[in-house]
Amino acid sequence: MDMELWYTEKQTPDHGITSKISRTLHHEQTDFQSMDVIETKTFGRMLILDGMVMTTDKDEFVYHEMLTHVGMSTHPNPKKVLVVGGGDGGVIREVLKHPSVEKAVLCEIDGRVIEVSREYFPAIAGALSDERVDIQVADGIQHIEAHKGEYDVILVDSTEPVGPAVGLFQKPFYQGIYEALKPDGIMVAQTESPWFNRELIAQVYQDISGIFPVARLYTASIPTYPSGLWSFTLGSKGKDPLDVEMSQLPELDTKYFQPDLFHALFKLPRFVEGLTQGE
Ligand code: AAT
Repeated sequence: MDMELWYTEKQTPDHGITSKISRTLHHEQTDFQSMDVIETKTFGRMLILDGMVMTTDKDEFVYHEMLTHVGMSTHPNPKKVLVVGGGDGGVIREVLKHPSVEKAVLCEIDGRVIEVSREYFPAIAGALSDERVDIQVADGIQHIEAHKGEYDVILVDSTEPVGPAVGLFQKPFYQGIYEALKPDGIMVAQTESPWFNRELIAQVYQDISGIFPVARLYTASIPTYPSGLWSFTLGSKGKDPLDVEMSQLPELDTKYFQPDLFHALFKLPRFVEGLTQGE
């Protein structure tokens, strides 16, 4: 009889996602977190940190495109971009699709995430070898403090708010990002599930709208993340994404993001819109 192996992420104390696996490719405890790479029947390879799915071969494009292209398309001329976290390289790959980009800095706290992604996720991590990429293995909070007024766009691709990522969801970090951005700079952060992280989303939205003149919330469908519906929060010192002319958006090689979707993104379902209105 064939052994059946299943992986379950307990996304909340009472609910999870489960997937049949064909094999385990890697397991280690890094200085920061436990890291596993497993091969699943449905979503291909999965990168798991501290028991939580970070990325999978099949649906990674949604998260990486949607964290990247909304802010990058709103900025008129993004040349210097910072990615905080994101050691798998997926956001960097998307950033480099914008021809204006001259330098993309990756600030990932755990160098082992970068090395293991290079080995097991070449289609995601391959862009890390591009000559425009500068890899810094460091805490994003310290990097932000040390680089004032340098960046056009800052993208926060962080783990859930536990361990080293706790500070990445707090107001002083967003204030630091504001200061690390140039005068027309834009930030976007991944901000978890509108089903399971409502207080966090409302708090982050309030913090970002208290710091940046423009704040916008949008969502995307990511089947392997908790609840399948994911949120992103944008803060802009300059342009409002609502004022972006669709016809001016650059033609990008993407699978989820597209110009017609851009404006629809900011029309939120009521239970998500409420999170931006202090409800
Ligand atoms: N694109 C991959 C998706 C991720 S990975 C998030 C990364 O953030 C991890 O590699 C982690 O090591 C890094 N990280 C955590 N804290 C810090 C910090 N303080 N500074 C820099 N990097 C950090 C995230 C997916 C989230 C959603 C999963 N459900």
